[in-house]
Amino acid sequence: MSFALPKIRGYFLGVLRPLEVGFSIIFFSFISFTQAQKLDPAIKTSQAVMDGFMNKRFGMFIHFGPISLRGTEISWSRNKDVAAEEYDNLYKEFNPVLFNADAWAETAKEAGMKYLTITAKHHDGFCLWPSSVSGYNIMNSPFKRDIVGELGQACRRQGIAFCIYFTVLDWHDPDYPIHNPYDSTQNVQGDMKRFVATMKNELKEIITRYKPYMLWFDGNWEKPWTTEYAIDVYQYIKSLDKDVIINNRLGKGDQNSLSMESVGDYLTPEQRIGTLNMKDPWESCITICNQWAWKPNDSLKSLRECIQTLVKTAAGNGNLLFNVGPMMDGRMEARQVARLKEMGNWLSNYGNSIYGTKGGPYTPNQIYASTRKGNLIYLHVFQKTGAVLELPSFAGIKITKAYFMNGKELSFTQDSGKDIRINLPVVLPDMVSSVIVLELDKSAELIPVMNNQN
Ligand code: H79
Repeated sequence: MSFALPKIRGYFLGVLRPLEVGFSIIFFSFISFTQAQKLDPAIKTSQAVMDGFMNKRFGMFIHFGPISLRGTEISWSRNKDVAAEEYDNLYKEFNPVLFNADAWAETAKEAGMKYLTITAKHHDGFCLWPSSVSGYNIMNSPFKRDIVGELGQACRRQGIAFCIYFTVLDWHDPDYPIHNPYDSTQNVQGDMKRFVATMKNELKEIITRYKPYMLWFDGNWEKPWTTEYAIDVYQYIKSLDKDVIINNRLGKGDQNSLSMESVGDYLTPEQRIGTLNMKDPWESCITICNQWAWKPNDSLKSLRECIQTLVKTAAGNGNLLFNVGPMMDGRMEARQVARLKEMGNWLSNYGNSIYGTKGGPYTPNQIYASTRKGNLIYLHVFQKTGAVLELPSFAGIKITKAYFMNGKELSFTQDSGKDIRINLPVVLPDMVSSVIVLELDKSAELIPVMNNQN
């Protein structure tokens, strides 16, 4: 027996130990894996910061880069309308000498926009700031000026929150495994770990130099990007600035949803008005013409469409990031600037019905949409379908007065829990969206959302 014991011990040491070690490796890697899958809720952008962002309601998106020399779409025309070799050399001629950061920021201000987001780096990889991480940047163009920095300062002078677009893919960087969106074969020479390290260094430059209010990520759908990278980058950004707002495209998955697992603070429906959502913050990005980057003679949206897009966005409880693509000489197109000023004029009359409001209680439809604040409902009427505007009523809350914003009082009836009937004049006072204010005897925010499709 005394002889057998060490043998048994040896058996245990020789066989069970490695098993035990193996189990603990599996166990601990499981723990760190599950931890890595979740973002610490404590570092998420605070509710107060998000409320401040959502109160702004209207921002300017700017897509700009060397591709404005061709007038085709930014990044997506590489390997399509423009050969990659030609596209990648456009920066050598990129010289937007009429770029004036104050003019851009003033245009945003005059449009009634409260924030501005510039494509510091789109999928083509070109950096609009003098990066010491990537040589493919504005300092190696003939222009040699820090477009991002100048614009950031101009926005601060105008009281506009300055935000930065940055994509998580880069078809130009050899470390990134995909170089052509139309052929997603992954290059074995790619090195995502090194690519993400580079990305973090670029983000550090951006955050410490330009102090962006919000970072607008994109490009999350390509295969090399993973949730682990997204969580790592979110944590890294928050370690540099805990208040910077981050859109949901840093994480993988659907741009139109926000789950507990999402990496990012708000939803980003693209080229469509988001659906009414009283719970999750959201921002629609929509172009003033069709293309994101400048295109000669692109079709410009009518004032009516522009205003109604903004109204329906606010009425759905979301923000509108409205995109302009400046021309190769650095100016914004005069007709687009004129349209933006028209929006600003409308907002100078009706801004109280947009900024700082909540969406609902009515679901936006073709005829009307609503926003609310305190004991007021702002009813936006797009078209007249008869002498009387009928709306579903709400229980337990009375309308005490109805009037056109900045205008005449209106007669109405309210059947308890059934219909509201507002008598309209022969002609509505505003061609694009007339605003009727309904004063209530209680807070409008108590009213549940109504499904009033026509
Ligand atoms: O920066 C703008 C777009 O370039 C970017 N997001 C906004 C803010 C964006 N990246 N990807 N997408 C939008 C989705 C791409 C869709 C399309 Fe296509 C690109 C449609 C046509 C070109 C993919 C490639 C589908 C067809 C070809």
